[in-house]
Amino acid sequence: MMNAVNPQYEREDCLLRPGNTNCGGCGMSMGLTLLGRALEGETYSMVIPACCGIVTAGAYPTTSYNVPVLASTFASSPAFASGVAAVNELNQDPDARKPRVICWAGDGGTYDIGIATLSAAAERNEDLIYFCYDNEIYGNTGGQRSSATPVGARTTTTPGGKGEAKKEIMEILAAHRIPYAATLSIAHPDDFREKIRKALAMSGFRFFLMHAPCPTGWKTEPAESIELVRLAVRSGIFPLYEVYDGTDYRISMEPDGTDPEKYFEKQKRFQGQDIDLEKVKLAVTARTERLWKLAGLSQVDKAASAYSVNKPPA
Ligand SMILES: Cc1ncc(C[n+]2csc(CCOP(=O)(O)OP(=O)(O)O)c2C)c(N)n1
Ligand code: SF4
Ligand SMILES: [Mg+2]
Repeated sequence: MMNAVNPQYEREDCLLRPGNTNCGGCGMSMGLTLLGRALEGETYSMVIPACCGIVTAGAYPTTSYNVPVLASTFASSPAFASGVAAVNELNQDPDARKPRVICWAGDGGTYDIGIATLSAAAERNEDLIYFCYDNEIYGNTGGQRSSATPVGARTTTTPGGKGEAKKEIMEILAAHRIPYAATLSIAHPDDFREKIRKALAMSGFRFFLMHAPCPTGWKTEPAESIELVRLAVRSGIFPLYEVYDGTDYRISMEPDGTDPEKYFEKQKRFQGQDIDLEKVKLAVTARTERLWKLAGLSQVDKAASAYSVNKPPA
């Protein structure tokens, strides 16, 4: 496609070009930047369904993406990407580096409408790297609730706050026994990069879930996006962990006891609601303990662990 940007932005690791129309403080944009850096030196194309991420591309013949992008229907990106991976395989030059296929989809496309094609591609163990940037709403169409929206959050279709809990998509993917699944936070770029590099060294279906603050939908200050997702990790609201082969759980960072209230009070989507914070805290604790059990670690191990967001391992 035609390139209408200043050549100084044509860095090899630049995936998202400046001048795109994404909102200020968009977590998805920051995720694309980190992804581009982690994929430096790789040859890859992206498959993106209907979502903010495909609007990001902009109007033909210009594009805000620095790699080839294929737009799919809302529900079909994993199926579409499976086809692209198969064609790549057929065209593979044995002496050349293998081209990667990246699916980049929102929570609506992942947790809801795309879940059938996602499950099918995971079950076939297609050679794909699938990213869900989870902004916890249908952002592109005005901020409707999805099954990733957390309980209590106001959206355009839940004006009184959502009544249901967020779906545990990581557990659904783990049940497919795919080689690798991991959660990512844009507030932890080193962990982000390390996980992507690990995934690149594997083949088969690899799944990433990235917490993506959306100032427009969350009614938050754009400048606070990183701080918000950092609070989500520290409080245990968005745990960072990996799952190998669907069964081998490894905790990347341990919550440090930060009160979840600090996360809620910065977001107008949680204001005006009767959010039962005690209930939220209990749910966070229960999930943290479940993750520790799945990771095969007892409370004794946990107490002995020096691995926390405040205190990284030596
Ligand atoms: C079958 C179908 N239904 C509805 C739409 C309209 N639509 C386009 S994007 C979108 C929301 C996407 O939400 P999500 O996947 O979470 O991505 P985000 O917009 O939040 O980035 C919807 C409902 C569509 N394109 N196709
Ligand atoms: S609506 Fe949200 S996800 Fe979409 S571009 Fe704006 S901040 Fe990003
Ligand atoms: Mg979304």
